[in-house]
Amino acid sequence: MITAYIALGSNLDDPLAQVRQAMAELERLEESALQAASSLYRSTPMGPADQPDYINAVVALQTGLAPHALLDTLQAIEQAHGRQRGAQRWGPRTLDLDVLLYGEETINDQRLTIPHPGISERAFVLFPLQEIVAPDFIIPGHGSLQELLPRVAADRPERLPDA
Ligand code: PH2
Ligand code: MG
Ligand code: MG
Repeated sequence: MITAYIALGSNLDDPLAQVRQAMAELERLEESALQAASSLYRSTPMGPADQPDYINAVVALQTGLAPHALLDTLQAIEQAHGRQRGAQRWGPRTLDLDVLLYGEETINDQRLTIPHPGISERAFVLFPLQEIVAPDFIIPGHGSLQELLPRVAADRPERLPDA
């Protein structure tokens, strides 16, 4: 089993419900166990500004699924949430599930880049991640979370109270 970190995001069709529902689905994922889940956060959109705020979260998943099998499974969940593919880059979406990290592995192919290319610059990823990892957590190739967080502090997302 490997620990994979998954980012969740939504800004369409009741984003809070989309993310909560997706977390419940990740809890039931085959060959996997949900290890930890961050709080939910509200964040301003990266990319086109004329779109609603996002709800974001990060989870740690213990999984026996290989990286591409995990990706297939996550994309099936996105589809079930009415995700429209091929829409505008960084545009609004009902549900986005991104593999941030897969153990210590580095992957670069047509379908997957791991660590996720945006991980080290995105406040809406780093702040939730901070909640569920050790203080000395290292993102392979990017350095420690403690080093990365201050650089995105200006974009700090709003942590929502537990439901
Ligand atoms: N996801 C995007 C584009 N912009 N902005 C925020 N705040 N949160 C996201 O998850 C997000 C985004 C495309 O995946
Ligand atoms: Mg994304
Ligand atoms: Mg995505």
